[in-house]
Amino acid sequence: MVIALIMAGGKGTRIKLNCEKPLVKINKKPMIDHVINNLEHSENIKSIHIATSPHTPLTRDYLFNKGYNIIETPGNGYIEDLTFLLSYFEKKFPEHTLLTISSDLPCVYSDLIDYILKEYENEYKKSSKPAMCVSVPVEVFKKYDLKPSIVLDGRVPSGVNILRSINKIQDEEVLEVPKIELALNINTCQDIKVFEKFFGDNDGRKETD
Ligand SMILES: Nc1nc2c(ncn2[C@@H]2O[C@H](COP(=O)(O)OP(=O)(O)OP(=O)(O)O)[C@@H](O)[C@H]2O)c(=O)[nH]1
Ligand SMILES: [Mg+2]
Repeated sequence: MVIALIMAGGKGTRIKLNCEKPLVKINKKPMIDHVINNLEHSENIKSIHIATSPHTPLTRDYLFNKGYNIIETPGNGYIEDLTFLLSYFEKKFPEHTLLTISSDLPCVYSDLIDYILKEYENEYKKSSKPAMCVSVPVEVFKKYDLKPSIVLDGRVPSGVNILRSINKIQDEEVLEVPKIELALNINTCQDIKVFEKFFGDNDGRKETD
C-alpha cells in the first residue's frame, strides 16, 4: 500500500483571487477536497498526508478541523519542502512508497491513480528504478489550449510523482499519460474556465479520452 502526500503550501500567485488556492471552489467545493476525495477512492492508498505551509494557514485550519493528517512545511519552495518531507517520511515511515500530488490537480480521478500505481509496480519489476514522474505529452496541452509550465523533451511533468520514503536523489522512470485530467493543473482563472467546460457538472470525475 502507498502513502499519498498532497502538496498544498504554495503561494498561488497566478490565480489572482482573494483566497488560498487549495480552497478555491470548483464545482462548489474547495479544489483540495476533490484531490482528497479521489485519493480516498483509490484502492491502493493507505493514508493521506497534506503538506501545508505559512502561505496556506487557512487550508491547514480547514483540513485540521476535518481531522486530516497535516504536515506543516517551511514554505521554501516545492523542491525544498519535498526534501524536508522526505526526511520526515524516512524517519516516520521508512521503506514506503509515496505518491505525491499537487493540490491543484482536481481531475486525477481514483481509477487513474490506481492505473499509475499499477504502471509503477510493473516498471519497478523491470527497471528497479525507485521513482516515477508522470508526464503528459505537450500535444494534449495544445489540444485543450492549456499553457504548460515547463516542457521537457516534448513532455510536461504533471505534478504526480512516485518516490521511496528516503531523502536522497532517486533514479526515475517517466510515465507518459496523454490525459487532460493530468494536464489540467489549476494555476490561473483561465484554467478554472477550462475545468468548468470539460468537468463542470460531474465532480471532476469524467473520463474524456
Ligand atoms: N508544501 C509546499 N507546497 C508547495 C510549495 N510550492 C508549491 N506547493 C504546492 O505544489 C503544487 C504546485 O504548485 P504550483 O502550481 O507550481 O505553485 P503555486 O504556489 O500553487 O502557484 P504559483 O504561485 O502560481 O506558482 C500546489 O498544490 C502548491 O500548493 C511549497 O513551498 N511548499
Ligand atoms: Mg500548479
